[in-house]
Amino acid sequence: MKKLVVTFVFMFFLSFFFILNGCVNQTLKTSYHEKKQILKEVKSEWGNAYFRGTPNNWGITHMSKIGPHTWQIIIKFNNGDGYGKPRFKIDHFGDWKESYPANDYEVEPYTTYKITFYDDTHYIKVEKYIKAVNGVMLQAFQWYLPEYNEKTKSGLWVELSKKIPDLALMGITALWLPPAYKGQAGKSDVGYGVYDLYDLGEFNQKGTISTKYGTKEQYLKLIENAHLYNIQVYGDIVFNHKMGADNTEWVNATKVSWNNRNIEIENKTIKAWTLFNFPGRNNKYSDFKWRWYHFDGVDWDQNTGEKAIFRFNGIGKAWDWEVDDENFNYDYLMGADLDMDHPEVVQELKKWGKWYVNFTKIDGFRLDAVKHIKFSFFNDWLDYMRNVLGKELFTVGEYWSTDINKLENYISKTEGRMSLFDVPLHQHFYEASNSGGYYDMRNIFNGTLVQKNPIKAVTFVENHDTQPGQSLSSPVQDWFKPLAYAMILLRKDGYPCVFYGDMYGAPGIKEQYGTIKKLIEARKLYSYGKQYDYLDHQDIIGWTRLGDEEHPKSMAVILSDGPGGSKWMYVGKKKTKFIDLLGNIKEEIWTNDYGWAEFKVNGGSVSVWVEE
Ligand SMILES: [Ca+2]
Ligand SMILES: [Ca+2]
Ligand SMILES: [Ca+2]
Ligand SMILES: [Ca+2]
Repeated sequence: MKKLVVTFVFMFFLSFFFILNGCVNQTLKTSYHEKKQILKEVKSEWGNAYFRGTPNNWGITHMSKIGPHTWQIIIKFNNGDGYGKPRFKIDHFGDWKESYPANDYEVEPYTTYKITFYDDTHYIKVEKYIKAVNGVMLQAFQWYLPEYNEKTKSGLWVELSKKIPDLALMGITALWLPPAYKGQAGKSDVGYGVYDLYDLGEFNQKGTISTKYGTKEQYLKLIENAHLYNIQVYGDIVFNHKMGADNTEWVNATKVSWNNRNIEIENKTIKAWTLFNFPGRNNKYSDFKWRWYHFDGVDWDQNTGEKAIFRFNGIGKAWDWEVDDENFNYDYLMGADLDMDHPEVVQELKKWGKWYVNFTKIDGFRLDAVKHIKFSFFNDWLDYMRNVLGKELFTVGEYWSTDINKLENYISKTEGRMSLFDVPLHQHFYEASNSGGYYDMRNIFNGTLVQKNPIKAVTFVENHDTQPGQSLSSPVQDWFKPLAYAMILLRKDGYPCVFYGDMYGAPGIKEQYGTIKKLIEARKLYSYGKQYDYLDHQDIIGWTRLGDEEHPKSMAVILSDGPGGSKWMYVGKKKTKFIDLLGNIKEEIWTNDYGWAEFKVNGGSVSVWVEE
């Protein structure tokens, strides 16, 4: 009897062990011999496992034991060390006597990984670790904002500071602020006509101390306020050109064709606006002076008043390569075009970047006009910035093209150092909103960046260039905006960017603060876990999100560019009540015994069905 009890207890513990291993079914089949083998392995489990690599300077960091033979650590890698890429090994005793793998395990820089190590097989499982936080960026300006008012001290920086608590509460996690430095048009410059990168509204230049948005103090205060509410701030970086030079210089140049920048028309000595001394700043922060040889060309001869593209001549002077191939070389866009082949230019932009981030405590960048800037320039610049500042510095580039191949080419040339705005998706929203219901909604994501390369896609509906009256004007119609915002905010892929003009209104754009706020909140509360797509109809499409451990509630999104209707969709919850968060449909919808329901939508509308 005693023997039987002992055997029973032994069996009980053995079963428990198998349950932990997830091999319950095999318990009965396991022979005595195998049991002995397994028990032997239990004895040979490691007592400790140490993570050693570039993040901890090859020191020793304990891994957590999460199961039999199984060790885990979640750790963030930066940019490796002086000897190479970020990498690691797992060490048994912390003395390098037994470590795996034989060669270091290399990973990508600035990435957090979940590393699982099995001490019996020595297998190392490395997964990118993504916290279940649904970030939302706000493009915190539109083109037609009022200029800073000195008397009332009101301008964008102050306005945004007031809005921060509300934005943080609804779920905005980052702000993209407009260029913060003095432009050639002073207070009326939106910021892209950059004159002095070091003048953040501090010096009396171009007829004003403040920029369009306010003063340096207000800008710094805004960034500080954002950080208090855990909101990151991205600076808008305009490196392609400079404008509003202090004086002209005589330069030997070659006039080239507008449509083919490689075709030379004539040689000419011109008077070019290329001399930047910044007398109003008087060498504060930097004594760098820009001269004609720091640029590749201009589009104006002050001597004759001729408007044409003039490429400067001189040793090493040429349009930069590699750039976008429109016009056979699209280095030149406007103003005095920076020469990224000139070492003094590269050095000065690095120096400025370091100063700017240290001075403002900014968290990342939106890079202007990257298709007009030598592709390899930002590889060098971003590596330098991340190394010298030791920050991740999230970066998104503006490569304005609806051609997905051009975007993918740029991502490959910059080796994943930056994300890009999903211009093809914006183009689809524009087309769909102007097709009176005849857009085939099955194609809305086809050929977009969020479909082809979701990790690198910053999705958006509208921006300061696409809004009515602007240079890339392609406005998405008001009626379609809630549908488009549901598509960027409530799906698993892409980093969504909400446009200020859509939230608060702009000329020709309806203010939709209430709807967009609800959608941002829905992203924060419900946009988690598995996604089931029903992108299968020319008018009515939908998808569901099943939630995760932290956010267990489900959501079903349905929208139509044509007539209203309904769709059978699976939400994984039996006999559960769902309501439309946007209130477009007032009735309740109940799921059946299998977690399905017929979700409804009105014509030209969107409904977001959530568990109450
Ligand atoms: Ca050049
Ligand atoms: Ca350029
Ligand atoms: Ca250039
Ligand atoms: Ca349609």
